[in-house]
Order: sequence, then structure tokens, then C-alpha cells
Amino acid sequence: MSQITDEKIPNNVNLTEDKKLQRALEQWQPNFLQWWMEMGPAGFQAHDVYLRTAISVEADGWAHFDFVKMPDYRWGIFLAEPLRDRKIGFGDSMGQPVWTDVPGEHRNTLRRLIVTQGDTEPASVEQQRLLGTSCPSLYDLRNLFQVNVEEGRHLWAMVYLLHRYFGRDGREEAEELLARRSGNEDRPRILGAFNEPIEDWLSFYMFTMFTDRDGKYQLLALAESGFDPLSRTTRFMLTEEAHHMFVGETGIGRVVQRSAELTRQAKNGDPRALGGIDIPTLQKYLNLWYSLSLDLFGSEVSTNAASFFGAGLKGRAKEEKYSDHLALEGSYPMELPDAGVLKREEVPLRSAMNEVLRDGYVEDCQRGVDRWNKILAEVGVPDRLQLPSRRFHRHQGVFAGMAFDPQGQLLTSQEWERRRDEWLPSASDKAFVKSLQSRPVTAPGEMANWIAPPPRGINGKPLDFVYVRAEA
Ligand code: BYC
Repeated sequence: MSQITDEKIPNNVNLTEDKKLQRALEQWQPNFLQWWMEMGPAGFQAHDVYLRTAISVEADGWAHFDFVKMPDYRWGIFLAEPLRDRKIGFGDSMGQPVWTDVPGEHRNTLRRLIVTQGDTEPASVEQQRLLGTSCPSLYDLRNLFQVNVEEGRHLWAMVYLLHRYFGRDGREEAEELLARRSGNEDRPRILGAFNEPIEDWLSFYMFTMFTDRDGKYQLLALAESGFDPLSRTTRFMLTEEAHHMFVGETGIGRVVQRSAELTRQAKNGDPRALGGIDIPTLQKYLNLWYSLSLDLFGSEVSTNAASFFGAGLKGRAKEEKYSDHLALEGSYPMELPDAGVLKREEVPLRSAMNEVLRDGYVEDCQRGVDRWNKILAEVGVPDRLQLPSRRFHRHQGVFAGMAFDPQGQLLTSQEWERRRDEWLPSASDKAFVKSLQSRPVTAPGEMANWIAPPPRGINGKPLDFVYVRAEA
């Protein structure tokens, strides 16, 4: 019997009618499940987890909560409803009807964009696979697994596009998405941040705050695409992305709260003495994940970005808020390195599209940091968190390979080496954070000492609800 039914794969893409797509997905699905068992959350595949499953695109299609074993999760394929008479909203084909199929001249570029997006989804599951064994509470454990299954669903979303629109190369790319491995030297994931280890919960919250937020901005830019199936699928993905950022922002907020309380309680002002994380260490983790996530926008000056925009494949976040959708005139002023110093230059707008997208991202991150600083102020500690300069610790773009301090001042490489541990987590910081998380906290309602409880439980359930339970 077919494994691919509307019951098993909730969808609004007419899956049961599309035999070709069904056959392609039937080949892929067992490999996906094998990948999930090998690379998905370790030690919890047989547990019952209180998960939310999307069963339709309507607002109430979201409200479906139940206990599910993760391998039985119903990874659905959903596209946001089509917008009537939608026209390409930017670039050289502006005003023409959107494409419902792949235009031949854009085939390779579109496939590359979809593969790059798709590759991040399984990568993040791989990065997070061991975290269950050190969770701070059942509430957090459940949130981790919710994020993981939704990343699995996002992979399905991109694989759907590859199978449905890209024929044999699409099927091959879909297999490759299951073959690359985060952090593997021979077959790494495509983008830098997705090869970095996430070995503790502080990194997990930073990742869901900062790296998932890159996801938000990339998805917003792809939601503008003239290739309508990509636009529709990313529009739906954005609804899930919001929950991931909630997990990150509130997770850090709770750590900040507890760190501030313990800072006040500690006789020497060092919360480490009381089993908490000190604010300077939080700042270092922030510096690391924010800078890795800034890299995900690509170079400040990018001919790729210019051609994605010109071709109508990838726009700006909320393109409708701009008045000029051609971006052929005008420029973007930037401080660019030139023979070892920074010089102000005017970059043609299309080539600056990565930076334009990054601007929105930076503002959005700043709002989160402001909320954390409000918590610090309320508890009454003087420390404040801040976003480092965009130039700090970059591996992509015009500042890659140069050394800057968090204020953006140019350093010599010797000075950078000497001071690096002041700004990024040192081996001993990492060992300390891990030492706080040496055992899972799984008694109902219990919370690890280094993090404050959330204000409320999930879907109206109390905080001491058993969100994850071993098989009866
Ligand atoms: N690491 O002109 P450039 C998410 C490559 S996260 C390694 O600088 P371009 C999620 C680039 O590919 C969102 N390589 O940049 C979050 C290019 O290579 P090729 C993921 C990098 O092309 C959490 C070369 O450098 N979605 O959803 O304008 C959990 C020069 O390119 C990196 C997308 O990224 C890097 N950081 O833009 C789960 C959307 N940055 O082509 C999920 C799709 C750049 O010369 N991707 N390179 O071999 C894109 O739109 C673009 O590819 C990028 C780069 C924004 C990534």
C-alpha cells in the first residue's frame, strides 16, 4: 500500500491525484525516515511528545496538539493559498504574471536557492540531536522537539518543490539533502553556521534567536519570489519560524532573568558561584551566534544578490513597502575595506541587496536585545547586553579574514588572537556552561537552576504537565 496518502502526509497540493509526485516521494520517504532515526533527536524516538501538527493552512489547522512519537509525526506539505492574479513585484520582469512553473532560464539558480534553503533544515536537526540528554525541563525538551519536527517539515517543503518542479536533478538534490552532514569534513552542510556544533542549551537558544531569525528574513525574501510555488511554500513556513524565534528569545530571556537574580544574590556578584551563567558569558555566546548568523546573508556586495533580484527570484523582505521595485538607480553607502582601511563607497543598490536584508535583521535582533536589557534593569543589575558590530568575527563578505573588536575597530591579527577569549566563548566558558547541564531535568514542573521558568505552559497546559513521556 502506498505510504504517501493524505492521511499520512497532510497536504494541500493534491498529492493523491499526482501519481508522479507520489512515486518520487515514496522513494524519498524511507530515506528521510532512516536519516531521522540516525540523525534526529537521540534517545527520544520512542517517547510520546506533546506536539503541534499542521493539518491544514487555515488558522485553526494549527491548533492540533497531541502526543506523538516523533518518527510518526505527520510531516505535511502546505502552500499558502495562491493570491489571485499575483504579479512579479520587482526586478526586470516586474508586473508580469508570476510563474507557476520554473522558467528555463532560471532553472539552475532557483534550484540552487531551494537546495541552499533546504539544506539548512536537516542540518539544524543534526546540530541539535544530542541536546535532549541535558534538557533544563520537560517544557524545554518538548519545545526542542517541536522545533526539530518542524525543521523536518521544512525539509519536506523544499523536497516537494524539488520533486514536483525539477525532475531528475531535483530528485538527486533531494537525496543529497539527506547525505550531507553538519560538521562533516567530507560532506559538510552548505552554509557556515550549519556546520557549527550546538552542544549546550545556551547555544540552542542563541541559535533559535539569531540563526532562525536569518531564516525568517531569507524566507521573507523568497516569499516575494516570482516563482509562485516557492513564494507560497515559504509564506507558510514563516508561520512555523515564528515559534522557533519565540523559543530562542524567551529562552535567552529566562536565562537573563535567572542570571540577573543570581548576580544579585551572589556575595561576590558572580552568579557562577551559585550555579548560574554570568552575563559576560551570555554576551560571548551572543557575539558568536549573532556573527555566525550575519554571515548567512552573504556578502555585502554581491553580484549573485543583484542577479537574484533582477531575475525576480528573491526580493527584499516586504517588498511592497519600497517605492522603487527596479532598484536600477540609487546606491547604498557602505564602509568597505580598501588596502587595510575602511573607505566609504556607494554600492549600486541591486548589488547591496544582501545588506538591505541584513539591515532589517539587525533591527529585529536589536528589539530582542532591548527586551533582555529591560529584564536586567527590572531585576536591578547594571550589566547590559549588546549586539557587536557587523564587522566582528565575520567569515563571509567583505570583512572576512580581517580582525575587528566588538565595537568594529580594526585589530591586528596578533591582537585578535590575544583578546579573542574576551569576546567569544573560551574552552573554559564552554566547559562551565556544559557543567551546569550535565544531567537532564525531567521531573514534572522542575527547572534547571540556571534558567527561570516560563510564565506559562504550552497550549493552556500547566507548567508541571508531562510534555514528554517514556513509552508506557
Ligand atoms: N556560508 O554573493 P555571496 C534557515 C556562498 S536559515 C557558506 O556572498 P549570495 C534556518 C554563496 O552561497 C536561511 N557559504 O552570497 C535557520 C556563494 O556560493 P556560490 C537559509 C556562503 O549568493 C535555522 C558564495 O558564498 N536560507 O532557514 O548573495 C534553522 C558567494 O555568495 C555563505 C537561505 O540562505 C555562508 N554563510 O547569498 C533552520 C536562502 N554565505 O553560489 C533553518 C537561500 C554565502 O558562489 N540562499 N555563501 O557557490 C540564498 O539566498 C543565498 O545563497 C545566500 C548567499 C543568502 C546564502
